[in-house]
Amino acid sequence: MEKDRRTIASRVDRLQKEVKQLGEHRSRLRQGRRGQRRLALVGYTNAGKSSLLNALTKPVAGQEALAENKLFATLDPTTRRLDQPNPAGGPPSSVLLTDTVGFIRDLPPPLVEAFRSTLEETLEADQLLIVVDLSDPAWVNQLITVEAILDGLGSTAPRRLVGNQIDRCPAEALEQARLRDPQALFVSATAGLGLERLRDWLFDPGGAVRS
Ligand SMILES: Nc1nc2c(ncn2[C@@H]2O[C@H](COP(=O)(O)OP(=O)(O)OP(=O)(O)O)[C@@H](O)[C@H]2O)c(=O)[nH]1
Ligand SMILES: [Mg+2]
Repeated sequence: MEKDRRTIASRVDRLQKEVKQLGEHRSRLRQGRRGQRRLALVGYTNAGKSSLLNALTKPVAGQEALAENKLFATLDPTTRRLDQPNPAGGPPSSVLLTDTVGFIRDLPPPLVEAFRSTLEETLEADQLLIVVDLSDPAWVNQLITVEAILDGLGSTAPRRLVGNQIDRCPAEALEQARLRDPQALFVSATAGLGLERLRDWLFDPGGAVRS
């Protein structure tokens, strides 16, 4: 038993070192991205965050963020740059969009700790897009869970509700979402609905796009 105990302790030790190194690596990556507007897609697992990132950034074949009908499909955050051509012919304006790990209700504290370096991306974003699956009858509770976890992490970045999966949601869900965030944006990542408007908003969150 003593031998087992020592083996486990050294494994935990090694994993903790790896998590720490990953955190440092990400922190260096973030340093390199300073000065660019950063947005993070956050939300309950299976809401469609990865699908939305893929739909917005049209990835090179083979480099799609993993989107699956499976809990925790995404374990590692992916960041992509999104460019908008400059009509005046100058350099394009760009924003950085990060796909994050999905949240779940009653996430055990040790798991929150394990995901912390992943969630740091969320904490450093200039703006959060909270993606909800409006076709899931539990979406309101999922949204409440997500908001509570963000609050628990001390996140202060402005939040905007993005109602996804409108291709298969009941009409009342749209109304309900609008009540929760009058500026909510509505999309379907897989059917390609509302993406233009979302894109415009990403580049000009305070500007012309209004609900
Ligand atoms: N019908 C429909 N299905 C969608 C839409 N967006 C995503 N899906 C599906 O929902 C499932 C989950 O999508 P993901 O993009 O993996 O969800 P996620 O939020 O990244 O999930 P995690 O990585 O687990 O947090 C996949 O089967 C998608 O094809 C949509 O707008 N309409
Ligand atoms: Mg995902």
